[in-house]
Amino acid sequence: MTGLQEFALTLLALGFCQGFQPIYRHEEPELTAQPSKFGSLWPLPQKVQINDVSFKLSVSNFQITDAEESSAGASCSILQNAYRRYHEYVFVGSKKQKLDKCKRSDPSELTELQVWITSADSECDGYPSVNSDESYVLSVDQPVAILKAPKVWGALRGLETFSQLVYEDEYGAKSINLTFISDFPRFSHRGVLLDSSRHFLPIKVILANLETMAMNKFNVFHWHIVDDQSFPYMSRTFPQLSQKGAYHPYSHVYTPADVKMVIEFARMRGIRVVPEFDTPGHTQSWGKGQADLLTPCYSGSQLSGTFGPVNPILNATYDFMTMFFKEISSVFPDDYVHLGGDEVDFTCWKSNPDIQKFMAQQGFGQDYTKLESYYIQGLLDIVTSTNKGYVVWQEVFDNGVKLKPDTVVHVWIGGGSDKEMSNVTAAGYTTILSAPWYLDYISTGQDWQKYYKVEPLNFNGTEEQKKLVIGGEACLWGEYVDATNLTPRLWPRASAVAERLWSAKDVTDISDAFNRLSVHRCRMVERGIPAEPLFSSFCPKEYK
Ligand code: CP6
Repeated sequence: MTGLQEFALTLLALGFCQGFQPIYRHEEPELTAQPSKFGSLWPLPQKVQINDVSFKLSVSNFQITDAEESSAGASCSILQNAYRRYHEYVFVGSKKQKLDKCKRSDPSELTELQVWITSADSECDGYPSVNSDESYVLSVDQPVAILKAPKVWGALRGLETFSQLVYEDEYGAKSINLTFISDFPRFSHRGVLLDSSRHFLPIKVILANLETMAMNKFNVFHWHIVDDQSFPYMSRTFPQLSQKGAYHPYSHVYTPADVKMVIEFARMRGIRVVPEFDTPGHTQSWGKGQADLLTPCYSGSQLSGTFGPVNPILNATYDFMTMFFKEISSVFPDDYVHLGGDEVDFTCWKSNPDIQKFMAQQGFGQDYTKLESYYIQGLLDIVTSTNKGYVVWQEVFDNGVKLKPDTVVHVWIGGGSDKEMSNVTAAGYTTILSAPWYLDYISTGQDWQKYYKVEPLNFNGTEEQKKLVIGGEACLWGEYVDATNLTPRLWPRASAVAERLWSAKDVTDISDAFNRLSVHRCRMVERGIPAEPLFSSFCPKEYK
C-alpha cells in the first residue's frame, strides 16, 4: 500500500463524506471540504473520542434495542418509533450489503445498539420542557454499542449522534469507528420560528422541518401561526376566526387534528411546540371573524373604515381573550405560549376619540406605551390564570410592562443586541436571542458563517445574568417563503445556529465547521431534505 492510499483509508475511516475521495482532488483547500477529525458530527458533541478501529454494520444484522436495565421498554412509543427511524437513517442509501466485496481481513461487525434509560422516570409519556435532560453517553464498542441517557430526550439526541457516526467505507459498506461520546446541550432553548400566516405552510412541510430540526438537535418549534395576513388556526371556540381570516376556510387551515399531529410528531423528536398568538399588533386577520375586537380608526372626526391593533379599552376584548387563551392552553401542551407584543403601531389608537378619552381617564397623558402596557398586563393576567408561562417580544419589556419573574423575553432588534441582552438580564428576566438569526434575510455568500460566529453571552453582565440566557431561535419569517422554498432557505443555514446553541463555547473553528457542515448537509440531502449547498461542491448521493 502506498502512503497515499494509506492516507486515503485513514480519511475514510474517520468518516469522510461517505465514500467520496478527496485525496485525488487538487483544488484550493478552502474550496473543498476536507475531512474533519470529528467526521461529520453536527452539532459537535461536548466530548468526542473517535478511534481508528472500525466495525461494519449490515442492514439485516443490526438492531437497536432496549437495554435490559432500561426504565423504558417496548411500551415506550418515543423510543420504538425512534429505533425504526434511526435504523433507516443508519442504512440510508445503502443497497444490498456488499460485504463480500470487502477486502479487509476479518471485519468485525457491530450488531446491536442498546439504549439504556437510567432514570426511574424515563418521561416517555410526557412532553419535553425547558428543563428536560437531553444528556447522553454513547459508547460504540464490541460486543454491543451502548447509549445511556437519564431520560428519553437524551436517548433521542444520542440516536441522532449514533446515526451520524455511520459512514460508508471504500466498498460502500456501512462502518462505524470505536467511539466514546459524552454530550449535553450548552443552551436548553434551541428554536426555529416558522411563520404560517404570511403564507400557509402545508402540514407536510411543517413535519419535514421538525424532522430536520431533530437532525440538528433543535428542540423548540416556535409556531408563528397567525398574523395580519391570515388566521389559519381553526379555533373550536371561535370558528369564524379561520373561516373569515384564513386565506381559504378549508384548504388553508390547521384543524384540531392537524395541530395534534404536529404536536405529537414533535414530541416523538423531543421538540416542544410553542405557539405564538401575537397581540395587540399584527392582528388584522383576527378582525375579520371577530367583530369589535380591533380598534376602529378615524380620519378626523369620521370613521375611516380601517382598523388598528386590538381594542384595549373594551371589557369584551378581555372576555374574548379569556376564552381564546383558555382554548389555546388546552390545545397546546407546552408550558409556554408566545404572546408577541411586538411592533404596535399607535397611529390608529391616537385617532380614536374613545381611546383618547380612556387615556385621559387613566392619566396616561399622550404616552401610548402606557396603553399598550395596560393591555398586555390584562392579557398576562388572563394567560397566567390558564397556568401557562409566557414568552414576549422585547418591546413588552422595553415599555416597562410588569412581568412575572419567570417571563421569557425574546430579543429580536438589532444585529448587535448586546445592550438589550444586558438590560433584560440585569432586570432578572430569562431571555432568548434571535436578533442575529433572521434567516429570512438573504444575501449571496456563506452567511451561515455570520450566524455561526455569534456568541450569545457576549454582553456586559454578571455570571448570574448570563445564566438567564436560556438559548435562542433562528427565525424564518414568511413574507417571501412558502412550501416551494422554505426547506432549502432554512437548511443548512439554521444548522449554524443549531451548533452555536448546542456545542461548547470554544467550538469556533470555522474551517472545521465548514468541513463537518458540508457533510452534514449532504446527509440531510441523502435523507430526503432539499438543503441548499454551502458552496461549489457535490454530494456522493445527490438529491433526487
Ligand atoms: N412579523 C412579526 C414580522 C416581524 C416581527 N413580528 C419582523 C420584523 C422585522 C424584521 C423581520 C421580521 N415580520 N409578527 C418582529 C418580531 Cl427585519
